[in-house]
Amino acid sequence: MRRLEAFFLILALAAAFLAAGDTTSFAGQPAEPIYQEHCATCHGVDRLGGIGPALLPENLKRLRKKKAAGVITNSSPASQMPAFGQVLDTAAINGLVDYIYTKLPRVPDWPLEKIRASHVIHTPPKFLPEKPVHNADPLNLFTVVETGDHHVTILDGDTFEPLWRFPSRFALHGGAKYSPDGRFVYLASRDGWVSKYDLWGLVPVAEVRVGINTRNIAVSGDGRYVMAGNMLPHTLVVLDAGDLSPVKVIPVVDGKGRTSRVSAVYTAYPRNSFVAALKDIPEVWEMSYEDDPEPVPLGFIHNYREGQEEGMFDRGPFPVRRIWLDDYLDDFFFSPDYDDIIGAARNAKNGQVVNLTVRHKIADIDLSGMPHLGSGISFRYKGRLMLATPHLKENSVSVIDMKTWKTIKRIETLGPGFFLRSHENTPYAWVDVFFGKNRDAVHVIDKRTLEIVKTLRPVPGKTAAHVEFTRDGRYALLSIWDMDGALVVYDAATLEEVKRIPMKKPSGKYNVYNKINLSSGTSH
Ligand code: DHE
Repeated sequence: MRRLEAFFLILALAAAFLAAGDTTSFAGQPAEPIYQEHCATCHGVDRLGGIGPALLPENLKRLRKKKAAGVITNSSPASQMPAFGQVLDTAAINGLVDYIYTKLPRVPDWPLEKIRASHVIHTPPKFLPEKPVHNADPLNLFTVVETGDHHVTILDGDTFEPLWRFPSRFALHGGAKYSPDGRFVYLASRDGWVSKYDLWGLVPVAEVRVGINTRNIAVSGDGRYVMAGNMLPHTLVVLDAGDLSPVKVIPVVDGKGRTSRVSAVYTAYPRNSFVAALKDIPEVWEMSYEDDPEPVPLGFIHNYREGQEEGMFDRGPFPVRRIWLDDYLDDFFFSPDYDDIIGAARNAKNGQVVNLTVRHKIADIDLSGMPHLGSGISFRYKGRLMLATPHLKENSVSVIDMKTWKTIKRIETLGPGFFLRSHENTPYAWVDVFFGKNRDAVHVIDKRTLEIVKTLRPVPGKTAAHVEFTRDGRYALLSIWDMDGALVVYDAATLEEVKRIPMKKPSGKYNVYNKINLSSGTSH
């Protein structure tokens, strides 16, 4: 019904443009009324999104203004929007671009009622099948996000044949998360939509909009909850993992009333908790998802919520246990026992190791050049546990001893990398060269020697990035990050290409088994 409505809206808009005929001169006119006339129907009167994405600087950060003007003028293959170049002149289009890249005067609200109002059940539980409707190994499926035309492909990890391809919400970002049994996959869009799909029935289950700009989501180890971390508004939102109905909105605010965006939220499985790092408050939060959580003393929180006094307890659900830091923490990585988190400090000179049990920083690490720790992996080298991470601003992969927290080696690469991946059953780790003139290259590193043993260039000139392995680690799947792109399947032992599957700018791909078994070679 929603899609049908959307289709008719777009038809109506397109008809209105054709009827409008020649472009009028808009020179000197304010952009706001032009926005309200031409854009508000799909993108919302308040720019918070509707059937089209939210148009706020926070949501548009990755789209250059020039490209945005091009999309308004000519439309784009990935969007259903008409080409406005037929009805608006350059002055109007430039004005619109400036307008949508202007911050709203205040952080918009997205309270529980709005979240509730956005909730959609696509397939009630009684219509979900009792066994898979396909013959593929349900634990060797891949969820592949195709950002080129905003679709998702569910791929059979044995035959490398697509089982199901469906349209997703606009601009999915971050890793797909699975229910502990691997049956359901949860995806988040930058615009705040969280969607759940059934990998047995190959149907959508439910959707809900948790915020205006979402960072990422985590699924609890017991499979009962999903937590979403938002950039806008400054909240963490807990959902029932069954039907995605909202359970609780937690304002992200410190003792002095300062609010913060969420850097990332992940599940600390053995601790039965969600852990969140914050961008604007130097604190890490741990929130238990147990039924009768231990009450957390509010401690130093200076009476910031009405009716709460110093010395009282947060009794939950999801009580917030705070760890105070001396610097802000960005995206982070867990030690395999989930006792420590390793994150990049805002000063961009080093990383911080924070112990969740003693609740303070226990070490600084030599990690400059914006390490992309969310993409870190761990493995054993000469009997010792190592953490390895690429850097977004340096041409290297850092390998760090997780006992001494000393850097063992910086492996020189042909450019800054985004994603590093491996698997327990392979001696190799794969890292892309995401930025610069060598962005078509991917290095294969031998974990036994910490040397690059091969550099692959699957399609010269096109970005090659993000590897994920099949459940047995025999094959590595790599993305050609292009509208005319592909997934390239490699034999992980011989490093020879086995197959190419055409796709529209495939970004991340996530193997069910490796994720639910918390493989040390991938993100969780
Ligand atoms: Fe990501 C994961 C943050 C830009 C593609 N990215 C993540 C996660 C975080 C993060 C916190 C972990 C979420 C999770 O898995 O639960 N990303 C950021 C940023 O702060 C940054 C640098 C700036 C921003 O615009 O937000 C950023 N990311 C990008 C991109 O430009 C990428 C390349 C393209 C895109 O789709 O936006 C991109 N990020 C990804 C992907 C993952 C991801 C594919 C999942 C990796 C995985 O294997 O788990």
